[in-house]
Amino acid sequence: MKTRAAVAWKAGQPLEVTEVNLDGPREGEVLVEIKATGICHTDEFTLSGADPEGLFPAILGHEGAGVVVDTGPGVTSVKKGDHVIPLYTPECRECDYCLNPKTNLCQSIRTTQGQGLMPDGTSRFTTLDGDPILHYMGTSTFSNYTVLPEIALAKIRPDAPFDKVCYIGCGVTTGVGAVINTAKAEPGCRAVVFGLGGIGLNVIQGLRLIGADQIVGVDLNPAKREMAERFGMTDFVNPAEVEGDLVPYLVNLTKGGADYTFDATGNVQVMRTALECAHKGWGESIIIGVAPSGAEIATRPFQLVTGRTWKGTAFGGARGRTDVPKIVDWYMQGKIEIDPMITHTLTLDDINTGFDLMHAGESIRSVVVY
Ligand code: NAD
Ligand code: AHE
Ligand code: ZN
Repeated sequence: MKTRAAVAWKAGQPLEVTEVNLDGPREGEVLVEIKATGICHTDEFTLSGADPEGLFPAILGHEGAGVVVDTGPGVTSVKKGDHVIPLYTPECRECDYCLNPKTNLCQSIRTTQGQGLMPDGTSRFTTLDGDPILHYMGTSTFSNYTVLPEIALAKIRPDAPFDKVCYIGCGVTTGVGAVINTAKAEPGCRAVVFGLGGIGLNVIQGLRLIGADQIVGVDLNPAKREMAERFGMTDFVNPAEVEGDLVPYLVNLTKGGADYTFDATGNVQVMRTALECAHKGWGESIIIGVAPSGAEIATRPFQLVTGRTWKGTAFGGARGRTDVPKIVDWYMQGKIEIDPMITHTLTLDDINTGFDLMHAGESIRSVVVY
């Protein structure tokens, strides 16, 4: 079939919205009509050329929601008409990783996914001239129709609005999950969140959900303050307005250091600050941000010797087929909020505006509705 998609031809160039060919689903695969997709900073990161795994030409996008249109042979867990959220972290429930309760990082298709290919080593997308176009994160939600492995689809309730719950495909789950699954933060804790964008705000609402006592938000952009307060931030810090070193300032503000700190910036200097303002003896710092190719983190080992822990999280430690439907339920029950964070709704033709808004710091989430 033919489908309209936003193609990333080269790093650093705007996407081109055009028709492409899409082959039907093969064994274990599913054709999905994407109804809506968010634009995450990670899409921008890959498009910029900073991603060591970035390959071109490709169809980016990993924060979608849609409807099953067709299934390939052997597919049993979803059927035509089911509402689904694509999963860039699949859940096969069979690999060593899925069988180990310590991780959510299913590895059953990770190699081909990183190469922009389906598990059989081929792409379903081609140009109208027949040249291959790569998949991205196994999801390629910047295409109106896309093909995914069955294990990369979470079946969700049919009454959930696509233009809101698409955000659960990455940002919401990553932020809330970092608090609940990775930090396992307790009621009454003190926390510092660096970066009050589409991920950091969800960390903040995760902290509010579990009953944190103090939620400090740190961002260079003062315009992010209002929304963060709406989601539960108790103190705002703009590093540009702090005289001297940020670490002692934050340690003082949190009465000795935070129980949990989260980086949602992708900046390795910020990651160091986040570790070092965690409480001596027990503070944990969780890296969420994705850093550019070649960037490295550093600290004095003494920071760890004296009881701080450095951790990371992908997709908030969530097992997608199991956890994503529950997070959709939380949204539908009003337990978590999404709507105010979706600051812009765009058509596919205007998808590059979503990247411009992100660069200008004017959006939290832009969502493309097909
Ligand atoms: P975003 O652009 O919406 O937000 C980033 C925020 O960080 C902005 O508000 C910006 O002003 C702030 N910021 C930038 N530099 C800063 C600094 N030095 N100090 C303080 N604040 C600073 O991006 P997002 O969509 O929220 O994504 C945040 C990061 O999380 C990105 O690196 C993204 O790639 C990553 N991410 C990781 C996962 C995962 O599974 N680990 C999932 C989604 C996104
Ligand atoms: N490919 C990059 C890293 C990109 C990355 O860390 N991706 C996160 C999800 S970000 C979603 O917005 C992730 O899930 N990582 C685990 C994985 O297996 O990719 C690089 O640096 O090579
Ligand atoms: Zn993302």
